[in-house]
Amino acid sequence: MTNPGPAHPAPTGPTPASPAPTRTAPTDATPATPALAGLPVVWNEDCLRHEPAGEVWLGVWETGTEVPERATVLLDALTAAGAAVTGARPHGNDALLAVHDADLVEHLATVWSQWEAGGYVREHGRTRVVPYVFPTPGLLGGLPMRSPAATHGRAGRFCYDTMTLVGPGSWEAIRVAADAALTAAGLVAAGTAAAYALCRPPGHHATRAAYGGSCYLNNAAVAAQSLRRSGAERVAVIDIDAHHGNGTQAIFYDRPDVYYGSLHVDPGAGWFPHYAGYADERGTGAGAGASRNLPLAPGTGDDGWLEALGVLCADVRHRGADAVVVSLGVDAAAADPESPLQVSADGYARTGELIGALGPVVAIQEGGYDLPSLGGLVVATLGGLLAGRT
Ligand code: SP5
Ligand code: ZN
Repeated sequence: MTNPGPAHPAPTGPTPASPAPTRTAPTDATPATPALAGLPVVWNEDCLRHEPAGEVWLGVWETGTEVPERATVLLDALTAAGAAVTGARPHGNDALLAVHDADLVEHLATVWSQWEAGGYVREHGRTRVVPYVFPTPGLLGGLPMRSPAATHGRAGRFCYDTMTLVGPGSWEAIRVAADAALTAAGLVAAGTAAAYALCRPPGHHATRAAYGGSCYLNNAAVAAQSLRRSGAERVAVIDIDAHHGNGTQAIFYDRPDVYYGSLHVDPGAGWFPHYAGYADERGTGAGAGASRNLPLAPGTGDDGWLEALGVLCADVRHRGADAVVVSLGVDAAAADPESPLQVSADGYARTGELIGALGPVVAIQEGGYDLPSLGGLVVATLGGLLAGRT
């Protein structure tokens, strides 16, 4: 059977017989001023090089949801909405080391080449780095941490789950995602009212010394700390990803200068990250009161979501913030496969407005996995954010 060709062949050239379209009468609903006109979107295409190729969940290798197509879908939607795409500027490691242990950064930068050189791919068919032994406090029992001789032993030292795989281009993507966050923070530090970093992989589950939850380096924490270094006395992180940002919370848990507030599906109802994100986690030492978690029951929609967001916004107003970092996951959306929350596109637009009204905002992409709706949800949030700024 021959290929019938496309049902609607593309035009091959000008067709002089048909009249020129009338340019003064728009044929679609494109607004005169695009929703995201002037919003800097910071991006580097190396973010596409991270291909985890799945996640090992409950012992079985499954199709993952944190796929490169997330970024291309977002880039297309943001461009169509009139955002100004700008390149991520390279930054030195010092900005990473301000929130991460050097050992973690070194491990992420080198583990893939060690895995390959160790023959795990060629000889054993292990196409990604997947850890199998984790040095939990229960294992160590007070013994000193060691660096295991075997790469497969070392693989669990800096990783706390089996879902967060490392492959050939992972480090390049991880590194430029952090650069994107730093570039967006730099724009806001220089006076831009709002900037968005299209980070992939996401970051808010990465702690000072460990990666997990599809996150490797904590882009939002890197951005928040960079704002502090640029002169912001007080920074507020508002995390609207559907999951608790345990990494960001942990990094700032004992600090009064960086507030962390999060809306997320209740870990106590059985949801990732299971071990953090409970309402009684309020910070420690000098950071007492500077962390706030509002766990939401599965099924929570716009009303419950926006009411909880109001509590976080009141915190930020009360404490004061010279700049806001928003961990912008949209996986609380009704259609998202990774959470049972039911936030609508209108709910995200309102979310953006409320956050935008707090001050200059650096938005960092976190989760959001429903490819058909992902772009519209982020555009709605950022549109609200711009509306709230003015
Ligand atoms: C940044 C972010 O949103 N990370 C979320 C990581 C949470 N992943 C939890 C995965 C739980 C199992 N996934 C279900 C797949 C079913 N096929
Ligand atoms: Zn999430």
